[in-house]
Amino acid sequence: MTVRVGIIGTGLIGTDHGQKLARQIAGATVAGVTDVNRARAEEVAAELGAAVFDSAEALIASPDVDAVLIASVGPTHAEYALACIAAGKHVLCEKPLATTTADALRVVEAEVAHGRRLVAVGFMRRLDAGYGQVKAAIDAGDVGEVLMVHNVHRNPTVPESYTSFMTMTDSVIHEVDTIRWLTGEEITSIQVLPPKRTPRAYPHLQDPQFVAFTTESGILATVDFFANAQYGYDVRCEVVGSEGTASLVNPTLSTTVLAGMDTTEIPPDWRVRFGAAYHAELQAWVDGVARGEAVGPSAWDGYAATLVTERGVEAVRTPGQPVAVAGIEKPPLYR
Ligand code: NAD
Ligand code: ISE
Repeated sequence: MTVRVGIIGTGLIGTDHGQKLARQIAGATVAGVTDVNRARAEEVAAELGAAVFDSAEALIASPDVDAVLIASVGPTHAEYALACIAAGKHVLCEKPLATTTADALRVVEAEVAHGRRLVAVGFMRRLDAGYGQVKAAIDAGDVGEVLMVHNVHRNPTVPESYTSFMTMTDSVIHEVDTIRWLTGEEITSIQVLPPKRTPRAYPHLQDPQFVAFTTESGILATVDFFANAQYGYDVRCEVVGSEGTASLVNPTLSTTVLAGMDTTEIPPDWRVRFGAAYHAELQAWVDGVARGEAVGPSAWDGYAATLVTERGVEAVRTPGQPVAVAGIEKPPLYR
C-alpha cells in the first residue's frame, strides 16, 4: 500500500518532511499540501508534484488523503489533530501536540473515546542513533540506577519573534520528552535559573536559561539552553548512573588538521543534526500507517510534555522557584 500523505503547513519543517516523503520514504507519496500562506503552499506543491488544498479541514476530509502530517505553527496543532481523529485518519503531529495542557488533554480524551491510537507526536530524538545508544545502555542496566541527566541544547540564533517562554514550549520540550523517555519516569517539578544574559539576544529574551527538573524517583535532570549561542547547533546529553555514565556527543561531520590546528565541524542547525532521525521517524510512521498501527511517541507523550512546559512557562516567570508538575493518571490506551 502507498500511503498518500497530506501536509498542513509548508514552512521550514513541513517542506523538509515533504521532500523526504516525496523522494526518500518508501511507500509514501505527498497527495496534497495546505498553508494559510497560499503562495508558499503552491510553491511547495509544485516542487513535490502535490495538489493544493484550500484549507486544513478540506485536506483532512479528502478521500485522496490517507494520513496527515501537521507541520503548521504550534497553536493550530490540537484542533487539526482532533479533526484527524474525528475523520479516523492517522496523524503525525509536529511538537508540540498542543500549546496548552487543556488542549492536549482534549486530544487524549478524543483518542481514548475513539478507542485506538491514531496520533503520533514528532519527538524525533527518540529515533536518533546516539540517543538510541544511550537508551539501550540504560535499559541494559549498564549505568546502574540513573541518578542525574545533564543536557545541553544550543541553537546558533532564533528569530525576533522567539520569546523567553518559547524556550519551554518550542525548544526545551525536546529535553522534557527525552528525559521522560530515557528514565521511564514522569517529571514532578521544574525550576528555571536565569544566568547572565548574552548581549547577542533581543532585549525581550532571557537567554540563556538553565532548567532543572526532578522525576518521580528523585532523578535530577538539567538543561543548559542557549538560543543565540552563535557557534552552531549543539545538542548533548550525559546520563550519570550508580555504575557509570552514558553520553550522547555531537556526531562529527568532518575534521581537518591544518597549520597546527585540529578542527571539528559541528552541525549548523537541526535539519542537518537530526536529518537521519526525521527520516527514520517518517519511515516508521508511514510503515505503521500501512499496517494500520500508530507508532512512535503518543498523544499521551504529547500531553505529558505540554503539561511540563506549561509549568515551565510559570517557572520562567518565577525564577529560582521550583514549580510542581502533576497531571492525570495515564489512560489504559497508553499503558
Ligand atoms: P515555520 O514558521 O517555518 O512554518 C509554519 C508554517 O505554518 C508557515 O508556513 C505558516 O504559514 C503555516 N501556518 C500557520 N498557521 C496555519 C494554519 N492555521 N493552517 C495551515 N498553515 C498554517 O515553522 P517551522 O519551523 O516549520 O515549525 C512548524 C512546527 O514544527 C512547529 O510546531 C515547530 O515547533 C515544529 N518544529 C519541529 C522541529 C523538530 O525538531 N521536531 C523543528 C522545527 C520545527
Ligand atoms: C525548533 O522548533 C526545534 O524543534 C529544534 O529541534 C530545536 O532545537 C529548536 O530550539 C526549536 O526552535
